[in-house]
Amino acid sequence: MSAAPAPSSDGIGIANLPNQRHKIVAKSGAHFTIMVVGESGLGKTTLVNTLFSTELSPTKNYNKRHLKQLDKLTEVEIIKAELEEKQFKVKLTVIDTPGFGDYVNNRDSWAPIVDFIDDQHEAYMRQEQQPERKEKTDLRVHACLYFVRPTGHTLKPLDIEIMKRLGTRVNLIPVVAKADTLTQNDLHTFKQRIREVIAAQGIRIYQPLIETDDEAAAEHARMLCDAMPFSIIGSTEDVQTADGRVVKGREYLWGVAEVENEDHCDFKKLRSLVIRTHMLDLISTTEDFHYENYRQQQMETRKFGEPKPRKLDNPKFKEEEELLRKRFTEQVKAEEARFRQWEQHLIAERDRLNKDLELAHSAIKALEAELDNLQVGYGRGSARR
Ligand SMILES: Nc1nc2c(ncn2[C@@H]2O[C@H](COP(=O)(O)OP(=O)(O)OP(=O)(O)O)[C@@H](O)[C@H]2O)c(=O)[nH]1
Ligand SMILES: [Mg+2]
Repeated sequence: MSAAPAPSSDGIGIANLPNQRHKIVAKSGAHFTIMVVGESGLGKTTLVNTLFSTELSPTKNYNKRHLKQLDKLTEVEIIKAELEEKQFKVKLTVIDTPGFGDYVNNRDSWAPIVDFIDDQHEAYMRQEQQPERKEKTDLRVHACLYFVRPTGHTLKPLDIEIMKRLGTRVNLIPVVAKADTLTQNDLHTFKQRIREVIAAQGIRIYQPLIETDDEAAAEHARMLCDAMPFSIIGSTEDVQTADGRVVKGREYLWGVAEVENEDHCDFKKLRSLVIRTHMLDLISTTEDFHYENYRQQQMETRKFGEPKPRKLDNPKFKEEEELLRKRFTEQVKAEEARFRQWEQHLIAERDRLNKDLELAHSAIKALEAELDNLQVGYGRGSARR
């Protein structure tokens, strides 16, 4: 066992960003909420613990509380910790969601997660509408890590569906789980494919802010952008590498998969993004974009102070309605096409029958003519005229 890792020199992001928001945040302390989502067994809980054990080492001033919030459906686990560095305080909340199954059409297992996010926006909005604005409970999710199973193939339809819904509500950060189970080559291809599907499906993912006035920071942000989806190895175990270092990692016959080794996975990049360089950006984009989006959608459909609307007026159901409508239109189009084909087939058939009929008619006419001829011939022969 090793000693706790040394605190990193660059520290948490709040202390590093000299801007207006920094002042506001420094005064009141920041709330930062991160959520992990994905199929079960992908290492969500392990990653949360890894983040805590590498970042929130006992050398830092923090306290960690486990608060098990039992939301009947979601059973999310809420872990709270307070980071303090210099005079800056960050109230960190991690929402660990139970994994959903990996079969298609299990909407019921992940819908509560989407609902949870909406409910936090709703709760915050209601508090804002109160005449007395005391300190609000704020569990709006600033970063949502979506875990992708390391199949090496591509995103599954279920991933796509969930990611689409999450992306319109929160800062969505896709991660490839258990990166140690893929070779570097396969990992590279897998990440590339995921990026392609994300683009092709129009899934909105978090784009790290690239600051224009600081070239080094901009460079770092670009590097983070390019690395998405981040590959992750989670472990709170201290293991010894072949060259004698003691690191957080996973031990294999072939060696050690190291959590904080950039050649092995992107854990450090992810940690840097959420805890250090982009925490404030995640907070402000949530506030200015996602929350504002929710608020405006709600304002359009209900009056000030009115309770949450009926299901059908809710934006979340609007999305569904939209989807249904689209599916309906598609089906109608398909039916129409089928009908047109059938109609054409009918016309062709009618033409064919008409031709047959014509042929039959002319055959009859020919026969009649022949008959006439015969009769004429017969008349002459019998000389009755
Ligand atoms: N190979 C490998 N295994 C991992 C990694 N992270 C976690 N695991 C293992 O995967 C198993 C499941 O990990 P959890 O962290 O419980 O997964 P989870 O996503 O929280 O699962 P649910 O809570 O059931 O949804 C455990 O045996 C972990 O040790 C990883 O990066 N690589
Ligand atoms: Mg778990």
